[in-house]
Amino acid sequence: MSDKVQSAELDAIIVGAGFSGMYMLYKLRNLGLNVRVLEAAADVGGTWYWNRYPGARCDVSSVEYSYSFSDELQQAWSWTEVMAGQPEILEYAGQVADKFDLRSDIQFETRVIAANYDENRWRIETDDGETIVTRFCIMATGCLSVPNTPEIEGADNFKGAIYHTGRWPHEGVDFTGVRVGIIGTGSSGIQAVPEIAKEAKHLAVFQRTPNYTMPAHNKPLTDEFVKEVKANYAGIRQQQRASLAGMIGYGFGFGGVETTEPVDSILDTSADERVELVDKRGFGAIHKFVDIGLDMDANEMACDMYRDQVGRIVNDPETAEGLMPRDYPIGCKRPVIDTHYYDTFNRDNVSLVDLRKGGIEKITETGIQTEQGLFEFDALIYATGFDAMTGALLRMNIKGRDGVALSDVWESGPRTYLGLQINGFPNMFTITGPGSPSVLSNMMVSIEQHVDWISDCIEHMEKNQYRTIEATEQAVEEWIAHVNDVATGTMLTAPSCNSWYLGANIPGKPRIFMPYVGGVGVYREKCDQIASNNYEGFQLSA
Ligand code: NA7
Repeated sequence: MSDKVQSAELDAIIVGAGFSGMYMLYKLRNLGLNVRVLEAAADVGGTWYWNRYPGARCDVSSVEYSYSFSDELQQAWSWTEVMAGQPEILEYAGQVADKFDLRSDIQFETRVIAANYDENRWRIETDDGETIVTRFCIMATGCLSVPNTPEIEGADNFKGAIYHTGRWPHEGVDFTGVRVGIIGTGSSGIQAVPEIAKEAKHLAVFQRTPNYTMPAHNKPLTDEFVKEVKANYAGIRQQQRASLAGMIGYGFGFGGVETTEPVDSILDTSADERVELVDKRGFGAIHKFVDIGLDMDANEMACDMYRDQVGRIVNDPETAEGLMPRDYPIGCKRPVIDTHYYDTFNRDNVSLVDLRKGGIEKITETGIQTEQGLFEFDALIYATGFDAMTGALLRMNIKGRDGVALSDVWESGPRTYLGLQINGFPNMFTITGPGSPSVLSNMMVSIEQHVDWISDCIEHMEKNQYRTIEATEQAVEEWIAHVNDVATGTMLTAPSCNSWYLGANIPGKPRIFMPYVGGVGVYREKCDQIASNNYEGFQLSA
């Protein structure tokens, strides 16, 4: 495309063609708007397009991690496992795009490099030199879309192959006979380790902080179960929308896996009772207790039970000790779900490098130099996570009214009203933005709720001939205070917790709890109430 091509004015630009961008496109098209999606990847799928590392799997039950907006779609598609793997989810995204002919309005391999608001319009600049003028700009840029590669001295010197779990090669990687080093034991590392260990000659796992992870108990679904789900979808969806986290665990109990509603207080149990419970139920034992999320003494007891079970699985006592999380509460980071993670450390070709005993000093031509010595390998994998929730938005060079940069407004942390809008940035919406339940929930439910809300809002503006909508500063101020209030005192904001919810994984990022912990059902009611109060907290202008 030639330099600085200026397109005709559109009604809306959507940035991103993951599940939020795809559904937003569907809705705005139905409103009769002239809309285009800009997407950096070569196809739809968002996070599931990029995260193709071995073992990548969703931690929400497949029958719930799917669109509900089209009954025809949910009746036509059949999930094959309790928790879907990445290839199946990406195939689902592709089929949705086919079914609703979405690709015809998506411009692939196009990255937004700037967005400027001027005279009631957004001017969107892309990396191929195009400037698109649009009335609405909707950021469907995902919460986990900017991979974090830590700056480690000598990183460029490594002579072998380098991968990041969040940018995995599409053709896959064969690790047969290869010595592999992997940095990071978050969800990505924990899912990838057991799979890579099956192929690699040797796998060294560089762990800075051991994680709490629970067995997935994943298994194939039967035709009978899928039929039952389809017959009950209306009720399942209703329950999801009203729930705390956008999910009810439908399918987790499928095939006899015991699921327990937490009811008891761990503080009322004796040490012997707790050991007996671990004997019987392994990691699942702690699900019984209702008080570990709020009471830090209760939480520490649960951590003890957890460590007990790690010690029972991992044969080598030093490795077991290295894998035991200490010094931060269980549940303060996003729960990880794994398949044979701890068993993998009983293999002869897998070793744990516990960086608490001596950290990484530098990367050399042949491996990683730590304070404990040099570890050599042929391939290096970064499983080091993402600049979560704000990363994609802050990298886009967004300037609102009077040329004010988003990076300045968010210098001390994200400031939104409902995670949907930002004061000073009229007609820009963020789907599952910071300040909304987003990553604390089943993303599909939160995505659909935001997309429906935005679409209804735009329809309301069209009908009433409003040109712009903008969150007021007071509404932003009050919402942030509320987001902080509900998170305070929970394990999520414990001073010992260094989660990406708090931005603590990125050096220099302000430590602010970003998602809204009040619950998906409660949040939905608030959003609906605000809309029916003539968009209270928003300024609508003709
Ligand atoms: P996470 O959960 O952010 O995990 C990243 C891991 O990388 C974590 O173990 C980090 O250790 C580790 N890390 C990051 N930087 C370094 C350096 N410099 N040295 C050593 N280790 C490092 O990302 P994931 O991709 O696993 O998962 C993200 C989400 O995707 C997940 O929650 C699911 O929702 C899906 P740390 O704990 O910071 O000490």
